Amino acid sequence: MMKRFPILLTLSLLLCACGGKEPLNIPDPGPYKPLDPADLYPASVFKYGLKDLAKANGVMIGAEFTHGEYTGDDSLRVVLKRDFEAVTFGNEMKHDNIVSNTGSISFVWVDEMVRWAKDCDLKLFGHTLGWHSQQQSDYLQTLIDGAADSKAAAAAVREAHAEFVDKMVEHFDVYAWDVVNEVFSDDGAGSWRSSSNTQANYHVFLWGDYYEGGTKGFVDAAFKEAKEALQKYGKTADLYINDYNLEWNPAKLEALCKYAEGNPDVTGVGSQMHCNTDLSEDAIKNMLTRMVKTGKKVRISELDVPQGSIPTNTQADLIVTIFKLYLDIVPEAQRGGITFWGVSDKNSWLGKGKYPLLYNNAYQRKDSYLKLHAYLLERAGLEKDS
Ligand code: 9MR
Repeated sequence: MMKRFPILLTLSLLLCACGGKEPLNIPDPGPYKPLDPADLYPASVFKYGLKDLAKANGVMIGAEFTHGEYTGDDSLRVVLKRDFEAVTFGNEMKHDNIVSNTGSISFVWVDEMVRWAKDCDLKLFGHTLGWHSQQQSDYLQTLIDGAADSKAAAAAVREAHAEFVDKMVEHFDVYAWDVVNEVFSDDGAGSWRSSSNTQANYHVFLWGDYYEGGTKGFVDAAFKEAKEALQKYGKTADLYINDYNLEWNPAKLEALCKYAEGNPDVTGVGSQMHCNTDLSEDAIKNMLTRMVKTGKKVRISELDVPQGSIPTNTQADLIVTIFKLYLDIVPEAQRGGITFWGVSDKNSWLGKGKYPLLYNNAYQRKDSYLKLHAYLLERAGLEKDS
């Protein structure tokens, strides 16, 4: 620990000298040993933020953050403004954050975040109009309990969803929506999600139980509602179907892509990519190639990369590989962007000890950041010390 401190201090001083206000947080060495950026390239390379380099390569780079994270820490503002072009709110646009247990709708909290994000020049991604988790199940249950019969209960639930979509689309100006999230099961056969694989816990609600045609009926309706609301309010936005484990689960990947191909209201396919360093290049290639074949926009929506079990695979190398393959395989017109699920390791949803992101606990740039920066700079053909 004592040995590492001067390296961190040197890193902070170097970064400060390269422009941009760097937070003066007490360095948290953790188990991670940063490289000196001078080992990779001249310090003046930092005249470019990651977003400039991503843009120069024809891809939008985004990050997720939550309400708890942005209040009271200026480091996040510095990093977001410098390095990211787009943002996804981790929780605040979800059903149970917008709809109360009596069914009233409030945007007060999230509007404060929208203003803050605009101040950081961030474009907004909408997450999410339809999910099984973090739904206002208390309110939905009162609708069901108050209905005369199961037919009326189903109608009330469907109406509540349509109203939610309408109000969300009216209220937010986003470049794209996750219209549905995680609608396929993990059974390895590409089945639609069903009650049997939904956890019966707080704010979990399987909308599909109330639609003709089950979960597929729900997904069809959600895309129709989103498209109609966009038309009604004279807005445009890409409409995504999004899921996790697509890189590991070929049946789920196939089911999602097939659905997207069959529904003209779907304009994008999203892969969360909560992966780890054991992920193979072939798995990423296969996934992206299949997604591109749909002809829709292709988005990596929730990227984070903790260490897997193979010690020689590094986070930095895998992140660079993911960007390389994305840029090689996805034609520019189909690129929906790459969003990291978080900024600093300190706030990852994976919890402590996973270190899955580009910045350490003190919002300092990690090796993965430096290598990705160097890769994008070189790929864009920009001078290292210009
Ligand atoms: O990042 C979100 C985290 O703060 C919440 O605790 C979690 C609860 O479900 O939801 C998180 O984000 C999820 C995203 O909305 C959908 N894909 C999986 C993400 C991680 O759970």
